[in-house]
This record gives sequence, structure tokens and C-alpha cells, in this order.
Amino acid sequence: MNLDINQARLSAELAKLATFSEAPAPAVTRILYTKQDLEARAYFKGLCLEAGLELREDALGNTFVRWTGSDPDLPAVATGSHIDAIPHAGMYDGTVGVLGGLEAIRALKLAGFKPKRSIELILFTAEEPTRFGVGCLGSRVMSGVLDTNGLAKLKDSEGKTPDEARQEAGFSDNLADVRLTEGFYYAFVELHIEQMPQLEQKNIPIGMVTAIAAPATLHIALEGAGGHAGAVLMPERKDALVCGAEIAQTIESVALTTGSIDSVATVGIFDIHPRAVNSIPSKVFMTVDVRDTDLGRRDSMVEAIKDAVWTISAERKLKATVETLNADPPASCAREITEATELASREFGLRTLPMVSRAYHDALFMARICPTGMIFIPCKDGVSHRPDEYSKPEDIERGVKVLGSVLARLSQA
Ligand code: HGY
Ligand code: MN
Ligand code: MN
Repeated sequence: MNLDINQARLSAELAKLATFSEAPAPAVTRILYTKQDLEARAYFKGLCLEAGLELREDALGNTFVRWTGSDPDLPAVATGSHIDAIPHAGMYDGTVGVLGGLEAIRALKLAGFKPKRSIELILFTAEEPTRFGVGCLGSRVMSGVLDTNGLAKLKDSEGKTPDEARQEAGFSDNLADVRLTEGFYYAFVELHIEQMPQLEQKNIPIGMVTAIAAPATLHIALEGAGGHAGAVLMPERKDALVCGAEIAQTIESVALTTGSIDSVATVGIFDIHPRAVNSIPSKVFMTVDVRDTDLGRRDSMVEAIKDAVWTISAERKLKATVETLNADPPASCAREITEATELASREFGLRTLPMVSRAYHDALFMARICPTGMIFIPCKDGVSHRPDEYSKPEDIERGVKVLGSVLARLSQA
């Protein structure tokens, strides 16, 4: 089935969505439940209503856009991604899977396709960890990985819980209803930019994700003595910054010495207190993002990092705490979906490349409740989470075409 993707309209919609941002263009910052997030959601919902689709939102703001099939009682085929963006990010991470999913549905309708299984597009709430420290909040709760007690333990920088923040944003339904049972969906497929350079370097337009790497997040707090920068002699110091710096260096060497290129660890936040020119830093707060495609290696990195915190802080006589916010297993993608992607790509004469996703996505958690797959498209130099993130309209069009064909195939299964 040939699908006529309206590339110009999709590019314009992606550009419009990017204007709902706290940061000036070309950067995009769109944090959970902020004015910009809610405006972007309203814009997206307007497009879905224009396309004649049915909308529902759950208690966290996960938004479900359904094209009812001829057999509406069968578990639907789902697609979707996120529109929230970390500070000073780009305009394609997540949004290609949301607006591209809508365009795939519009193209299928235009082609006169009639789905047997309903097709449901999902805008997931809070894929990024910015506000509450843990990513994929919406899909974690949908898949049962995070329950309402776990949700209540999370706090943002103002001490608000997700429950308080979502009510302020106008989502007041019952949190217990967010959870979806296994089998609720027949399958889930997410279209996303690759966020690495392989597809572009190999000049292959479609990536078939076979597995999604295992992410973990640690919070480390260090407390020393602080004091006067001129008066405290070096041997007497308990300098939290220098202790944190030694730990950060050790974190880097832990990831460099596992023997695998698939091991990564990042200190993304490093706050010091009191931040005064002539005061010895007394406190440090740092976050560590640890990932690997292999769960065992990821877990040994986490253990090695914790050991380093205890050893280095003890040597320097500081107090240290380590909190593990999440330590998720990797996900394998379903053969049925990679095969459907291969067939669809061949139909359009497009080469494919099987690959692992080093970034996590809502697909990591949807894989807990249904057969799940991801379709990647190239992005310039593999850059992401930066304002210069870019994907060519023709690459986005090819990804949407393959997505549409995969959704059609699965909805007839
Ligand atoms: O961090 C990630 O992998 C995703 O972009 N949230
Ligand atoms: Mn991201
Ligand atoms: Mn993403």
C-alpha cells in the first residue's frame, strides 16, 4: 500500500511544536506540566481532533488518541512517544514519534485503509527525568513498574510530588487507573530519531531496534566541613568539591574499564554549596546516569561506583549518601515487529539496520506489557539533547511511511 506522507505539513507541525519552549530557538526546553508543556499538549490534541480521532487523558496526562477499528474489542495496536524536552535540547527527540504517528494515521486514512484492530497513538507523560529525577514516569506507571507509593516518594526541586504537580496541571482522575494490564495492547511500536550516528554513517534510512539498554540513576550527596578559604590549612580540610571531583573521575574510569564500549556513565548534575569564592565547599549533590546493554555489567558498574563513594569519602573524612532512583533491566524487542519493519521497509525499497538503542524510551516499559519494537531514523551526526539536533524531512517521511505500513500490518493481525 503506497502511503502519501504530507512532509510539508509534518515539518510545519514539528516547527510549531518547537515554539512551545522556555528556551529561545533553536533550543527547546519543555519540562513536565509547565505552561509550555500544557500549550504543546493542547496544540497536539487540536491536531488529533482535526483528524477525527478520539481523545482521552489519564490521571498523569498520558494522552491516548484512538482510531477505532472494525473489531474494537480486540487489543489495539499502539504507537507513540513523548514531547517533553530536557533543558536546551532539540526539536526532534520524541516529537517525531508523536507527530509522525499522527501523520502515519492520517496517511492510512487517506489511503482508504480500514484497521481491524484499533490503532492508538500515545503521548507519554514525562519521558524525560528533568522534573522528578526518573524518566518515563507515564510508561512506568502504565506498565506497573512504578506504583502510586513509589510515585509519592518522588519530589521536584520545590518539594512537590508528581501527584501534586499533576493536579495543579489539571489532571485529577484516579492514579490507580493509569496502570494498564498485560495484553491491553496487541503491540507497541515507537518511531524515534536514532540519537547516534550509525544510520547516517552507513547511509541506511531505517533502524530496527532489537534491544534497549538498561538505565540506572544514582543520587550522591557529600558533606564536609566547609570553612574559610584563607584560614583552614590544607591538611585540615574536608572539601566536598574535591571529594566529588575524585568520585566523578573514578566514575569515568569505572565505565572506561569494563572491557565493553557499551558501558557508559555520566555525572550530569554537580551542585556545590555554598558557592562562594572564599568558602570551602561543604556540600555536593551529584547525579549519575549509568547504562549498559548488558545488565550484569551495568550492575557491576553501579556497585563499583558505590564502593568508590564509600572509599573516597572515608579517606577524606566526609559523610556520603547514595540513593538509587532507578535500576531498570534492558528490554528486547519483539521479532514480530522487527520482521514487520523489515517487510515494510522492503516494500518501499529501503535498507534496514538492526541496532541497539543506548537511549531509553517509553518502549523500554511498554515491552513489559506487550510485544514492543522501535523504528529509528537518522539524525545529523547522531546529535541529540542539543539545540543542533536535526533530522531531514525526507528521513522523517521515510520513517513515518514504514511506521504506517507496520501499524497497518499489525492491525490486521
Ligand atoms: O535519557 C534518555 O535516554 C532519554 O532520552 N530520555
Ligand atoms: Mn531524550
Ligand atoms: Mn526520546
